[in-house]
Amino acid sequence: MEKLLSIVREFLPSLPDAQVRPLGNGLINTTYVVEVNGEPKYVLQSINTAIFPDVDGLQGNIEAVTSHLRKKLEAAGETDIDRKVLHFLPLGEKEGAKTYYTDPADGKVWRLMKFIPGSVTLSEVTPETALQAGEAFGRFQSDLADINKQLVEIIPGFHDMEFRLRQLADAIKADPKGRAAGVADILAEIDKYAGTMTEADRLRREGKMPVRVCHCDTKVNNMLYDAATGDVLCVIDLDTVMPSMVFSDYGDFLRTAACSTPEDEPDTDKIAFRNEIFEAFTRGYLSSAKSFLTKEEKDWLPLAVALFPYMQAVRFLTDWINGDTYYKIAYPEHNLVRTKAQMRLFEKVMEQMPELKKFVASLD
Ligand code: GN1
Ligand code: MG
Repeated sequence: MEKLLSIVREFLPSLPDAQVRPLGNGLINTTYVVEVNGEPKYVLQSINTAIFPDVDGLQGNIEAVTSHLRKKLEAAGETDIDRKVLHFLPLGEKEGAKTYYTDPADGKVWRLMKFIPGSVTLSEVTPETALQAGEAFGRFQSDLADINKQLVEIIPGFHDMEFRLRQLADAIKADPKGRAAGVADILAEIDKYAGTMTEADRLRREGKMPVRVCHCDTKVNNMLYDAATGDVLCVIDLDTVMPSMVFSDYGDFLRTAACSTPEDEPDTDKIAFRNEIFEAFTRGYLSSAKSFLTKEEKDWLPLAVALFPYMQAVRFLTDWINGDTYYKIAYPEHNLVRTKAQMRLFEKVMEQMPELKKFVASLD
């Protein structure tokens, strides 16, 4: 606690007494809220440098994105800017200083951002909030379409399905815990759909599918809503903002938002795909993204709804076979349970694919 406070003071030397408490449930970084006089004021985060070794590149991307969004909000005459875009603090309260601190004692890397007051994340969305989220993510992509800085591909191949399947094949080959044989049935299922699920990667290589700045982690809890009005405030967790195919943000949101359970539901019979959320989110997304979407991008949206649970299953299963080295786990079989839940969601989406395609095609 004292230690965490001393890190906060690297950013804010004049900060009065404060309390630091754990916040959120990310699978990669560790997050705390800093309270002053009982009021949440800042968010302190330790960056997982095993996953983000290029911290300069990471914070460079984030600063480019937040300042670009800030300028757009200013130009639009927005008055509540500090609640609509993240704000990272420079070291020592000095403008232009680095926005991260490396602790010489243990090499851990930290950053501090302003807490957004009066905001909530949703554990369950309704058609209304899904519509707003769709508009907001479409706007996020269109606002970033004219960013003039070339963003670093902070995790190379992040949403590249061919690459994720190669990582799974490597894990099976190494099989350090002898877990591959026990998941043969899941591997066979994954194999069956590999051709369809890597189609977009082929289109991209052939130059038929554009690459744009995307958020790349549009889980439902990475969107803040105004606690009082219910409106979308701000897109958070900008670590993975990088060039990708647009449907990343569309498909990954529905993976969590249109699923009737959390992503690690152990009872797969409870897992259903919520069609009303899919329809509302799609309407919202297309309303703000149609200005820039190409025909190929729009046509691929329904398959992206299946791609993201499939990709997440492949990633969780790879981590299971590798011996749980990537994602934080809460119990030993967690990655296997997550894999099975994502595969079930994938199957549910595939069952409805003709209807999903029909619905997307019906909107212009
Ligand atoms: C990770 O840590 P968090 O929850 O922001 C992961 C995402 C996955 C997600 C699955 C850098 O995100 O890609 O979709 O877990 N982020 C990284 O819950 O790998
Ligand atoms: Mg994340």
